[in-house]
Parts: sequence; structure tokens; C-alpha cells
Amino acid sequence: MKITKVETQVVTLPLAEEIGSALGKISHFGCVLVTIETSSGIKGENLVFTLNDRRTKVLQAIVQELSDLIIGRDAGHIADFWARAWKDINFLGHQGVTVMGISALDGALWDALGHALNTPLYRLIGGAKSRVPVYHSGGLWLSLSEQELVAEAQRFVEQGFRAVKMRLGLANPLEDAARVRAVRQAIGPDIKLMADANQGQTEFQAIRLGRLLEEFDLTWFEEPLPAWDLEGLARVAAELDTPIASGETEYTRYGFRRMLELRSADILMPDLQRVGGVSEFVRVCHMAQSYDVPVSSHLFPETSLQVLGGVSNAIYLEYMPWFSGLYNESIDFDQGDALVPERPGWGFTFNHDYINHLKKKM
Ligand code: SMN
Ligand code: MG
Repeated sequence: MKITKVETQVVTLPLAEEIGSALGKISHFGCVLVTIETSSGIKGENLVFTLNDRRTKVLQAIVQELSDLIIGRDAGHIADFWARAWKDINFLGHQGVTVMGISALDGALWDALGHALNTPLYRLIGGAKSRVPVYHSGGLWLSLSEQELVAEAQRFVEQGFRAVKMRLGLANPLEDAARVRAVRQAIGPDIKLMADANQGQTEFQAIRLGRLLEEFDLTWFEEPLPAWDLEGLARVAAELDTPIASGETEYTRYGFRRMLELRSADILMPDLQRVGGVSEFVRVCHMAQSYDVPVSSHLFPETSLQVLGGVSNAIYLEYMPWFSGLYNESIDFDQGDALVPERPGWGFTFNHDYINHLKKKM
């Protein structure tokens, strides 16, 4: 089975309402939808995106530029593609857009392989579990009032979620702590609560805020520091009892190797788009396992679910409903877990009717 074609489409995907985090405001996304075709007619799909549709064309261009590394090649030689692509991007750099391009093609190759073998990816990766605990991450934004925050947290729990994540980063840390207290009181002690500072703190602020939050039994305190300060993050992690989760802004095995060596985080959360696709996500999970460090995922719930189902140190899937409309299938939830689909490949296929509808609006 050889790759015959790589196709990319760009669509703008709106959010129902603008949201706010320490990263800034988000109202829409620029999505690059990738489809690879093979000589046997089997296709593979994948998605990468930009926040607020900024520089989306750069992302589309790198996917197209890298496609000459797979066209005419054996579709099953994914590790070979990865190694050749790594060499190829040396001049442009081993982080950022170049790696996102590799991720986009790598994921599409894995999806095609799953379809060719009529097997879900989690089984090809190794088959660790058929359900993964999930936390609802699509809410509890910084832009909500305390009252709205409490109401939304309660709604998520009523919907059956057993874990939720809120955002931190107000100018006054006492206000952040008061909001965490309000949510904790609203959901009770049995629902897991995570909090994400989206890189908005200095080392001093993070330690102070982290100490204020210790009493609320957070499952993790996420990305307190700018992503490049792995040494500072290690000091924050050492100062606090609450586990530190980080890694959504990290690239490849080399970035995560440094995080593990420095003990920057207690929980790693690779992002399929930044880490380098399924291949590299799995390598990072195995590397984390050698340090007895658990992993979660970042965004891309439909696709990350298959990866987390394939490794035994996955503890949580991040559920973010942003891209769900792009797929024909939806994630099945049961008692706070996401069920890993037994359908081939990702187990999720693009909904072309909706994609065409989005295209008409552009
Ligand atoms: C996040 C990521 C991307 C946009 C907004 C918020 C957040 C998360 O860091 O972990 O979901
Ligand atoms: Mg985050």
C-alpha cells in the first residue's frame, strides 16, 4: 500500500461564545484537515489547528511541503517517515510549525494503517485499556464570574463527568483561590478538580498560588510557568504537594526527556499536534513510564483517546468539545470514563457535510 496523494483543506471553526484564559481570548479556530490517499483506496485523516485562525496558511503549507516525504512510499513505514522528516526539518528547526507538520502526516498515516488492518489504533499501539478516565475541560474559563463558574461546574457533574478543570490567572491570587474554593464546595470532595494557569505565573507567584491552593485537593496544578522555564517548573514542583502537570507546549521526545530529567512535572500531557503525532506521543509515554510518571493528553480528545488507550500509564483524557462537530461519530462516556472506540483507525471520521457547510461560510 503506497501513498498516492496528500490533500489539505482549511476551515474556520467558530466557538459558540468567546472564552478567556491566561493565553488570551479565543473565539474561533483555523483547522487544517489532512487526508492521505493510498494505492489500495484506503484513506487516513487528521487535524491540526491554530487559535483564532492566526497563521493557519503556514500550517497548511508545512503539511503540503512535507508531503513529498510520503508520496510514493510504503504507507506502513511510519517510523521511517518520522526519521526522514526529522532530518529534513533540521534547517528550519526541530520545534514549532515543522513538528506540527510531521504530527499532521504521522497521525494520518496511523489512521490509514488502522483502516488497512481494520483495527483501532489503541490495539496497534499495544492495547492497554478500553476506557480512559476523562475530565471536562470545555468550560470554567477565566472570563466567567464566580457564580457562572459554580453553575457550570455543577452542570458538568450533572452530565456525569467525575473530573473538571478550571482556569487560573487573575491579577489577585486570593481571587483565584476564592474561585477554586467556590468550585470545590459546589462539586464536593469526590469530584476531581484540576486547575490550569496557562503559563501566566512567575516562579514566585506560582509557589505562592500553589500554596494557597493546597487545601483544595487539586488533582493537578497545570502549566504555572512559561513553557520554556523547565528548571523553574522543577522548583515549583518540588515546593508543592499538589502534583504539577505540564507538557502541552513541549515538542518531541527531546523536550519531554528534559522535563523528565529535570523532574519538571509530576504528570506529562503531550499534545498530539506539538509532540510529533501518534509515533512520538507513544515514545513519550513509554519514556515517562521509565520514570514512573503518568500521562494525560491535551485537546484532540477524539484522536488522543486511541493513543491513551494504547499505553498503560495514561490517567486522564482531556475532553474539549471544540472539534467534535467535525466528526461523524461522538465519544461515548460511561461513569466518568471515555470508551475507546473499537472502530478502525482513530474510530472517528470527518463529517464532510459539516465541513462543506463551514467552507461555504468562509
Ligand atoms: C488550553 C489550551 C488551548 C487553548 C486554551 C486553553 C488549556 C488546556 O491549556 O489545557 O486545555
Ligand atoms: Mg493547559
